[in-house]
Amino acid sequence: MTVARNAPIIERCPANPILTKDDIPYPVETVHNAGVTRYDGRTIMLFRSHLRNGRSIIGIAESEDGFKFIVGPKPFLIPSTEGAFGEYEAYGVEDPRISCIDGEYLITYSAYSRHGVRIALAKTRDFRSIERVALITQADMRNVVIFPEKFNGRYARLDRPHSEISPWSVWLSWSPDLVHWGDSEVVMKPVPYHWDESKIGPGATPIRTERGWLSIYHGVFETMDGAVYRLGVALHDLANPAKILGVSDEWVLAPEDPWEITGYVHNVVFTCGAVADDDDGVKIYWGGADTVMCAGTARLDDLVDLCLSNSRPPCCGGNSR
Ligand code: BMA
Repeated sequence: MTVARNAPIIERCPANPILTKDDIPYPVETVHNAGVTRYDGRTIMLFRSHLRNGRSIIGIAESEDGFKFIVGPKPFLIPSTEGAFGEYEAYGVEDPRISCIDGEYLITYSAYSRHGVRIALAKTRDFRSIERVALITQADMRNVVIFPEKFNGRYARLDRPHSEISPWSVWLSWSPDLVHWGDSEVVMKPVPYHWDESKIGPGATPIRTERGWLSIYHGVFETMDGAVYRLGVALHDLANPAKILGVSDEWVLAPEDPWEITGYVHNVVFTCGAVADDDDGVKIYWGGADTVMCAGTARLDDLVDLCLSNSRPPCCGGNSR
């Protein structure tokens, strides 16, 4: 389907913001950057909230229709106080992503501590109990998203290491067991003087389409008024997700609504989750201004077309891919 010029490719839900701190039955200041998945015929959302000490925890909500959510009475994941997780989660847990493989839900989240930020992996089968598996990166990693399928017996994930030398880029790593990761390579870099020039990072768990894995990512542009976070789309090869088939030159979502422009951090739309319907539709969830949760809908075909019809180079500079 061709999208009419100026028609938004992502249609915002009229009920936005769909979740705010007023919906949470315990004291929090924000509700944002939620991982989202389908479980037992319902949509499950694991959302991040700032406490009034500035540190974050993760709550849970569920929905019949994917738009109206009922929030669980207690947080789902708070910083551990024991062992290695206690050491590395002391400053908070943030930005969960959920991938389902063989009925097991894998949750990656940022673990903050005096040692920096790294990624932890937990898993659940029922969203009632949760088991921490391992800390799966060293410091200076955020936005790790595991592909919801194995490739020749190996797991794959999108990475986002920090670096002073190069603008922060998307990498891909492999693992035989979810705990040990390697064979890393950079797959996508920011483009200079482009909407995502300052840094990019993996966003929602990639969605399988007939033409490739659709990845909705975030890109950042620095302005005189601070950074602007927007969303873009990239298409990864189905058999080898380290190969990028196309990256839309244009962003697909930018801060526009008042609750995306103003809040805890101004001018931010940031996604950690999107869920495909049975009929080519996709529900996309994003945090607005690090304060509220919003949702929108799009056609997967339109997003894939955008990646392939007007693609910018995945990597700039050294790697010519
Ligand atoms: C990033 C992360 C996100 C946040 C975004 C905008 O660096 O910290 O959790 O949504 O900044 O503030």
